[in-house]
Amino acid sequence: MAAQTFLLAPAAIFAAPSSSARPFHSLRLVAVPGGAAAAAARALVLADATKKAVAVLKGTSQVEGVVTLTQEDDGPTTVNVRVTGLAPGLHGFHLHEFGDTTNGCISTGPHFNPNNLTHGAPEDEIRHAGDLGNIAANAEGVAEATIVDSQIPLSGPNSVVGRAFVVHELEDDLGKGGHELSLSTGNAGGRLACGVVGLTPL
Ligand SMILES: *[C@@H]1O[C@H](CO)[C@@H](O)[C@H](O)[C@H]1NC(C)=O
Ligand SMILES: [Cu+2]
Ligand SMILES: [Zn+2]
Repeated sequence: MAAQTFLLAPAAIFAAPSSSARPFHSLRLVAVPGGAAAAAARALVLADATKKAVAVLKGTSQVEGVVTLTQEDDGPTTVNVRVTGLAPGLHGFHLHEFGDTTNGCISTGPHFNPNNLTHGAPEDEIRHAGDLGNIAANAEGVAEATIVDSQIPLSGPNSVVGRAFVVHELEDDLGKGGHELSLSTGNAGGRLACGVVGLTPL
């Protein structure tokens, strides 16, 4: 059976008087309107009001980091990044397609690209969804950034939960470097560290 059916007892849900007493923490119930025929079997969609996820970045070098993602409703996702152990300067930073690290960061595949576009800058219309540009490491090799982006939701068909962040050796040329790899990877070089995005408590 491909489809799952959730049977909810409406009385149990709507009887809860305050948000602190809600039986489903952080969940909001949205009634999906339907015709008269649908009313009897009205569909209830459980929508997370706030979603939070985290990725712990590791690799074969001393580079490591933590990335947290939060999304309110269907709004943009806020990404907080802290990576240490980098060479000072810019480093490409992307969401790659797969949350698979069986062969290290290589098995995370290409940039997450649900719309089959070419590589670009985060602000470009033509970009991979996973194109988050560069993060900048200071003289101590620490890169800290807050990125707000609308193409990396934490739910729905383009959810990035289960995919992976990768921090690269080199600067991402944002598709404009004229190198043969510019329009696929931004010519950002090797993969220094990566981590799979997983849901975390709020
Ligand atoms: C993706 O785009 C490329 C070139 O723009 C095209 O050759 C390919 O057929 C497209 N793939 C899909 C699945 O649409
Ligand atoms: Cu990458
Ligand atoms: Zn890309």
